[in-house]
Amino acid sequence: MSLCGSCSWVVPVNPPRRVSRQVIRRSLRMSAENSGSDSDWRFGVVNAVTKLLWGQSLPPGILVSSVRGTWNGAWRVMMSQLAPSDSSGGYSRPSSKFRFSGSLSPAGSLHLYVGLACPWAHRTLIVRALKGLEEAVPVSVASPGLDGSWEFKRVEEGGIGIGPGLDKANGCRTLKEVYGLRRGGYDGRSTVPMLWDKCSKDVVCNESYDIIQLFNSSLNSVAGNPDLDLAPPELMGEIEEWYRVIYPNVNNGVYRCGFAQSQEAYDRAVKELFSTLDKLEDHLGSCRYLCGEALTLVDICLFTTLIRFDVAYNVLFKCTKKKLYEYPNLHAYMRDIYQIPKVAATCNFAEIMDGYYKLLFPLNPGGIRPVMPYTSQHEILCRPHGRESLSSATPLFVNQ
Ligand SMILES: N[C@@H](CCC(=O)N[C@@H](CS)C(=O)NCC(=O)O)C(=O)O
Repeated sequence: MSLCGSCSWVVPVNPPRRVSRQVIRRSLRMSAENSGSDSDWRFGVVNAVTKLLWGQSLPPGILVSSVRGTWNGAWRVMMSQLAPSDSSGGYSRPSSKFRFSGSLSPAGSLHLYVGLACPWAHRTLIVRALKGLEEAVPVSVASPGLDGSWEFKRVEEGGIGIGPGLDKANGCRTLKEVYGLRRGGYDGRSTVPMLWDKCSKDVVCNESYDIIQLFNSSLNSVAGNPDLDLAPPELMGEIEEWYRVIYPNVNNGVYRCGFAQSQEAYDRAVKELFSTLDKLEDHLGSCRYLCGEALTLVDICLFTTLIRFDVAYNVLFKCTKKKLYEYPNLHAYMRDIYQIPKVAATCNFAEIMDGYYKLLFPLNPGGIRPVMPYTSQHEILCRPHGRESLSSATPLFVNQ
């Protein structure tokens, strides 16, 4: 028996014993039989080997310090490779490789690639839907694979709204393969959203902000809602000004919290995030949308972060100071946008939760998906938002 330092549990420690091959094999077979999924099976194997080597349990002191050392080491390696940081440990997002150059092939040759967990891709799906570009710009929805990359798989139909599936433009198995089809190949990050040109077989753009601008103004001849302008010239200055606030502090701000590699970097990111949310809460108390009476592109950019806030960022990225639900104006503003025709169908919460907690970035060892917060459920998001009185503009007309 050993008494674990500061804890009060009494733990039996068996002396190491010699183990025959036959015993190992039997133990592995039993653990395989007793477990269902792939990861259960692997867990069973590790457990069996540990038990055979050390008996019923490892001394907790050794267990805790060795797991902490291994986990911290692996975490540092993973973060340094996948989440580049500046010298103070702050997350520094790599810039997009393919920016829109302003020239497009004839209508009908564009294809959009997205993933439903991704807030940047979500912007493009919303603008595509509001502008009525579903036929002119077909979409393929990738899902995150176990290695964190995007892949296409046959998924059973069902549920409300959009779901993941196969690559309808190129028949590829992974998004990396699609990027690789471009002339000259490609070896960089294969990110969503990505706009593909079927005529020239090339990437048009993989920067979400460029893609939503392009959808808003460059495809009106094939859009179902050409009159809807989400970036009217008289509001361009204000839109850009708001974007300079919300991109670093909120859109990328939640990632700066989640991917911070030092306490100082996290403290800075979380302070900037919540002071910006406080300002937005205040502003939205008297304005229906960020730029006043009309919905604009910058509202859509803010919405896709807000809709993931309580579901993922509050917990997984340690944005814990407040839940979005604790900001009445921001929550009502989010519900207002969610209730615009066609927007709810672009929000797939199962994909968002699986993407963040289980697949994209291994920040959640064990991969357990927490329960959906009550305040992010569809029924709650459909509750009256009461924001009509803040605007005299006619309700947003969207051809269904
Ligand atoms: N700046 C880009 C960011 C896109 C981005 O980071 N997408 C992530 C998903 S949320 C991705 O595809 N990551 C895959 C990778 O980095 O390999 C944009 O706004 O479009």
